[in-house]
Amino acid sequence: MTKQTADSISISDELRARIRNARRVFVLTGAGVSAESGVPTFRGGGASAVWKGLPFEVISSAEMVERDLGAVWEWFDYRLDSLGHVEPNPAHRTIARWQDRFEDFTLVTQNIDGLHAAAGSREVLELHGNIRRARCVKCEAREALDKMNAEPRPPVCRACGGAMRPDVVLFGELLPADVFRVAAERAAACELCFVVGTSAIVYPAAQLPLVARRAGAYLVEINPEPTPLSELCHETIAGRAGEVLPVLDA
Ligand code: BV8
Ligand code: ZN
Repeated sequence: MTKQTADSISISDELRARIRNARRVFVLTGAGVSAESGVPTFRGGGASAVWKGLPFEVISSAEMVERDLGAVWEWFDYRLDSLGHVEPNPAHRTIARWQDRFEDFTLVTQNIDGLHAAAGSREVLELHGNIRRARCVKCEAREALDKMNAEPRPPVCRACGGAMRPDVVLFGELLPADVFRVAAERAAACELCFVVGTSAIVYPAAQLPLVARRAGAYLVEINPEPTPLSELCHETIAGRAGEVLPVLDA
């Protein structure tokens, strides 16, 4: 295990060699990869951790969709508004470059902000959905939200007239089965796994690095803080994603 200090990001020779020779690379990201774009993280405290007195695990829960879909829309419209001006940062851009640098590359994100795609990442496996899409509670039809900004909340499904909800996986809801299955298969097949900017406490997403490690992958965590995953990693690089990833890519 090599510990790096935040200001002197030096990469171990072992990791440099593994990056040089890697073919199958897997990256899992969390809110920390968007922090340098100005998007608040969930557990770093700050504005997003509580909404009108409700902890975000409550307002972002399946039960809330049943109880008060209007409040869920208020919460997600607020978060979408706060995303209005944000841009991908060097972390997103480095990860987007890696899809062409490595022969077999998989990006899985827990983020719903769409910044990986905005940076040029293709085939992003979005475990928790995407805040820029709505989904009909009745027929599951999906619609880009930018076409419904002015519509009253909850928006009405054009296909069946049902109410629409954010196309985001809330607490207590199942992840999209096909997306999670592919993510788990790729984690089990990779030889180098980076876990970037996640507190690694939300399941089942947090299981994926364990699947990679168990399958023999070299596990690297990039996070200014230690997490429950840290002691299972071969290397932890204590630094910000927007600074560390470009150094790794050099
Ligand atoms: C399910 C969308 C099953 C909504 C999200 C008790 C024990 C164990 C599990 C559970 C439990 N009780 C409930 C559960 C299950 C629950 C869960 O895991 N809860 C946790 C909190 C304990 N999981 C679920 O409910 C999942 N579904 O289990 O269904 C089921 C079974 C049967 C029937 C029905 C269902 C669904 C989980 C998905 C929930 N939706 N998001 C929304 O966004 O509002 S999760 C939410 O947390 C976000 O998606 C976020 O991505 C995710 C994880 O957070 P992180 O991304 O890690 O962000 P965080 O702020 O926590 O950390 C940021 C990190 O970045 C920090 O470590 C920080 O140090 C670092 N950082 C900061 N700056 C930088 C940086 N790193 C790098 N560079 C920087 N500059
Ligand atoms: Zn519908």
